[in-house]
Amino acid sequence: MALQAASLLPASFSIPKEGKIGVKDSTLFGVSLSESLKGDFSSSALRCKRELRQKAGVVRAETAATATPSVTKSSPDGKKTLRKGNVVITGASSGLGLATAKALAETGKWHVIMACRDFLKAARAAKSAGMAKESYTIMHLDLSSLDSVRQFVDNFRRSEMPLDVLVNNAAVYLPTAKEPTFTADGFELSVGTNHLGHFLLSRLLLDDIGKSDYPSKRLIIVGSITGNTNTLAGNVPPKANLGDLRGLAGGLNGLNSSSMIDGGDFDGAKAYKDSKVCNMLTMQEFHRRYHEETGITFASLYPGCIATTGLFREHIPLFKTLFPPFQKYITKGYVSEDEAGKRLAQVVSDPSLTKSGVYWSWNKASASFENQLSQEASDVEKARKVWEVSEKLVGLA
Ligand code: NDP
Ligand code: PMR
Repeated sequence: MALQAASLLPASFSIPKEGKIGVKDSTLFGVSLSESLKGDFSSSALRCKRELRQKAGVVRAETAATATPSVTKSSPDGKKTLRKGNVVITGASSGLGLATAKALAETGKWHVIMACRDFLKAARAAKSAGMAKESYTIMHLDLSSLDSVRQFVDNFRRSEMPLDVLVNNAAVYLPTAKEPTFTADGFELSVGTNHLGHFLLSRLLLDDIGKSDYPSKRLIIVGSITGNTNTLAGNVPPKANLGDLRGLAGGLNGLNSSSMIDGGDFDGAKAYKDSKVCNMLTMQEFHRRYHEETGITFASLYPGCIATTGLFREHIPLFKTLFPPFQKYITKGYVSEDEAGKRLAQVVSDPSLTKSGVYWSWNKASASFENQLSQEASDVEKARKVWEVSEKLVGLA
């Protein structure tokens, strides 16, 4: 089959979807402290490895394209050395994703595929983070378009790099949006990007990870404390709640169904928290369905409150000023981007974090521990339903 040169190029640069942004909250953090405490709480320019063994004009069968080279190679003195691991990180152009990419690249043991919607931003970010050129590849991925997700998977396979770890990290948070905005496929933007885009990506790349002969292969989905209502942070309104999934089942299009998973009125902050619940449920459903069969470690995590990242870009200026000191000095939940990146890098590569189905958190001494998810975020039946509805929405069932 002839290959069109254009099909190897990343999809065109995305235009960020603009919502009608307005200021919704007049109180400092959108909620009074007393209200929040009422809840129940316990606890490189395009170097897409095209140059790598790509034979001009030929597309190989997928199986051949993803065949894994030997995991070890012999050095001239006869010693066997482990090849570099390959890790795809979505949203590696800023914040946690960039810090994780940097931490892994610096070890010299990982090649990072930065899967980003804004190619130039990613290239500049990698450069200013001081990442060595040979330690990363940038590939275009816009999670708010299912076509782009499929295109990314095709491009990745054509690169013929084995895939050892996938990190689903990218997210959008639209706390001040008064009206919903939508993905290319018509899903509310936060759940469409954070959950459905990653759901399709993970399902498509599962086989590729399964073929890896790397000592530990992993699929990671970044979760958050704010989706877990068994915590103080998770009790700050609006609380996550997927309800009976009627909005999700209706396609989240805001036309013949609600744009919210539970069928309620649009609320950007809740949509984000709901998307994080979907992320954590999806990780567990992957574990139940595929861990034994594939040997892949499925994990989620809360890296700490990284109050300085771009996640809060749509929030009101006062929030952006006060949120970091509030988290540093009052809740003491603050963590720097560097530290959070090291935590996620641990989940990618630490030999002691191979247990599957775990939601990782870190204590004050920055030691990892297996954390408890909220009732909803660990509901087996809901996880199954989210999986089944999601696979229909992304065209897998
Ligand atoms: P950032 O905004 O810094 O990073 C988010 C990344 O996602 C950016 O690289 C952004 O790209 C990318 N992204 C957004 N939309 C898309 C899209 N449609 N396609 C591809 N990439 C996209 O935020 P954080 O680093 O804070 O967030 C990273 C993860 O950490 C998220 O999953 C978030 O939920 C989680 N998290 C964050 C916490 C925090 O306190 N900050 C706490 C708990 C969890 P671009 O650069 O082009 O905008
Ligand atoms: Mg929250 C231990 C207390 C704690 C922690 C760890 C967080 C993390 N937050 C805590 C408490 C509180 N927060 C309290 C008491 C309030 C009311 C004053 C509060 C408010 C608040 C707001 C308005 N917090 C927020 C917001 C946001 O807009 C952030 C959000 O929900 O983003 C979805 C946020 C966060 N608090 C956190 C963390 C980690 C976030 C943001 C990131 C995320 O979950 O991805």
